[in-house]
Amino acid sequence: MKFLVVSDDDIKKGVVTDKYFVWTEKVLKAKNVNPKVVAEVTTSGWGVFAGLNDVLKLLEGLPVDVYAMPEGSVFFPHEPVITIVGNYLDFARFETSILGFICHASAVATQAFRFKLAAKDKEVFSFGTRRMHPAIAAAIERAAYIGGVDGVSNFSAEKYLGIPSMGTMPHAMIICFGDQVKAWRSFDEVVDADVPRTMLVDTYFDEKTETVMAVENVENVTAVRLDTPSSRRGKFRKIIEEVRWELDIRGKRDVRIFVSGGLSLKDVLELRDIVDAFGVGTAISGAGPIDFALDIVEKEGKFVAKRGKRGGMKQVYRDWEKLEDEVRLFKDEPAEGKEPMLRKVIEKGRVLAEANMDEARKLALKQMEIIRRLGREEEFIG
Ligand code: PCP
Repeated sequence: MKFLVVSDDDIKKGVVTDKYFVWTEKVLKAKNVNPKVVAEVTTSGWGVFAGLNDVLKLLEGLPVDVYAMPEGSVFFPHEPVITIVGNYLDFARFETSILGFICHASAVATQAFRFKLAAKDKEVFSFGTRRMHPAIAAAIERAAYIGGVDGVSNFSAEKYLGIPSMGTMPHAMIICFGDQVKAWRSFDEVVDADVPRTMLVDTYFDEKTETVMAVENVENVTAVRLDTPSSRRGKFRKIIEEVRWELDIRGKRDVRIFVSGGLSLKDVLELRDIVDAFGVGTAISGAGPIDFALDIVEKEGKFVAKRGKRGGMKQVYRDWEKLEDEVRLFKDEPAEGKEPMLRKVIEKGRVLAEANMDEARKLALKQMEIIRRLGREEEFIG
């Protein structure tokens, strides 16, 4: 039995390509046309760059040089995040997979970044791999983690990324017991001591009632999770405030409130002052792809660019104080006091620098801090 997943080999061989590249190869080869080009990946918006790890694996061994921003970089409109230098036919058919690796990963990282920015000092967890194909679960969690979420729920992240996974408890478990208290107590009894005791409090009764039941019947409650269905939410904020009140008057100020279920950025902004942690699914994992495109900008040393694109091989120089970039031609003088963001990552097929998830996350969080310091949150949360 095999799932319908394209093999690594077929991606690496370029079988995963759009048919027009197959014809392009045929035509160019037949006519002996194979210019030396510079091609760059850009888009017209901002975002957090992710997915380079797989692009490096894809392009490794091809006779090309590749420059790229480090993963976790905030990129701005029209800035190249990847630049490839080589003969066109050496990488033409890989365009489909190059973009495929980064368009979704960067979208997930960007959404995670925005949610974390919106949540301020409150926690955000990635809960959404169930909305996407399981074959990319670890890739989604990696991108969300790079974007800044505090933790991820998919268990495969432990094996594939070496980071812990986290979670609470599903309604299914409560229903299996048919009794919330039995379910909560059993969880407390059985699950490892270092796992936070986050009790799901909306299965049968209202959230306040179940919260009180939880703290009165289970000794070690760390948090309560409200996953209230939208049909029952009414004024969600009021429900949460009421839960907080009932906890506080019982001396349970340290019991945290965790919310989840269909959360949007707007929900996070509205609830962040009374909620301690957010579990975000579809809004992160199902983020609409960033529409990166790969375009030729130089051919045999001459500037060329299609309409709407900017010719010439470029470097992006960052002013870290202002988190602003300046784009110059690669061959021009570097911008003084600014850091070049594009680094050579592949030389003649040899990978010079592996992508590093932890470094990428650190970089994303560093930029988030700068955005906060500059008071530019709104611009990035959108
Ligand atoms: C799941 C989980 C989170 C949801 C998904 C996050 O809910 O409990 O709340 O995904 P979303 O942001 O796309 O809604 P359910 O499927 O209701 O699972 P359960 O009842 O077991 O918690």
